[in-house]
Amino acid sequence: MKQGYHTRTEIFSQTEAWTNALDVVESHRQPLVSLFQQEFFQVLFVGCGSTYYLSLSAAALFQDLTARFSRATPAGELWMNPQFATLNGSLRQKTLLVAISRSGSTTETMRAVEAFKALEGGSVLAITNYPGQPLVEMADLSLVIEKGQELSVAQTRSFASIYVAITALALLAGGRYAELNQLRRLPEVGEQLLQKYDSLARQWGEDLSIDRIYFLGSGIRYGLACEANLKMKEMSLTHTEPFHFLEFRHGPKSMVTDTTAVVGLLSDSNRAHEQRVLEEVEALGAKALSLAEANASVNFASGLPEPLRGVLYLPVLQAMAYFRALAKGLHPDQPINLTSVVVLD
Ligand code: F1P
Repeated sequence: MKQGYHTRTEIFSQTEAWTNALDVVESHRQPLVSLFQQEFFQVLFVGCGSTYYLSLSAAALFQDLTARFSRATPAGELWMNPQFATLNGSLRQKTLLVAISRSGSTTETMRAVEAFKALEGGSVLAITNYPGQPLVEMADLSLVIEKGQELSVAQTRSFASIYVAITALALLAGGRYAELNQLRRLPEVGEQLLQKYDSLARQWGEDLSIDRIYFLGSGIRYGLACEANLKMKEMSLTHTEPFHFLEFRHGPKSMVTDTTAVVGLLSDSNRAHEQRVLEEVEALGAKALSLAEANASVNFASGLPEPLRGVLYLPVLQAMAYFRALAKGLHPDQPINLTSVVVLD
């Protein structure tokens, strides 16, 4: 089997999993509406690695679209330091815990849910790609997106499928039903992106003159920048780091050389500020790649409102990491030192 076969298949077939995600949310609309009608003091998203980064973006999106206090923490932190997420060790007010896990069996995530339930903190919503795993058994309500299952260690279509589900959830919880229907355009737009920018992703991935890559994103895009950073690390063993856009000037900028690439996940609302950072790093000799709805290196041209477009930043960056891994003679299906599920005894 060709090197990286599973990773390539999973990246380039992912829009089927996006559609599955939308179908799963739709089929659970009633119990989800009832859940969101409950008065929660906060919505807490937890996950590990990729799914923690997903939680970061999900919390920003949820707060933006529902005006409910939302935040994210690594599952391991909720397990080891529950005081981070609770007030004086007991959840004074109800919390909705959203536990995100591709496998549904990562030990830290299970322990975090157990710790939360021991505090009688509220309700647990699980979002996963595998049925019948411990997480589904522990949750009050589970969304299982089976088309997001994958054989590769590094998450690609699994991550994107859960991200689409969360975008739909946030719109549902926020009562934004017209925009919820617009999400049905995402798979078609994603398919166009994968076809149109396959060669750009390969070109950037095969540029081995680049020896470090910084991913910049703000708001809902920071968690996505973290995930793109992790993909590039896991698949291609490249030194990468994510930053909020304006933070890059406060020190990390000192690392920019002519062998540096800076990838900007541009927003609409703060485009001018973000673009200036990219212009500054280019003036220092770095190569800059921008992704946005329009006027960028990668243009989504979706016609969708900004909060609906988060998933569109992922496919080209996943493909770039895949091509860089192959160019370095690595095995993206099975990154060294990693397993697809972290199980602690
Ligand atoms: C999460 C995880 C990530 C890691 C890699 C494999 O597992 O272990 O921590 O970055 O992507 O998946 P899960 O709880 O989402 O199954």
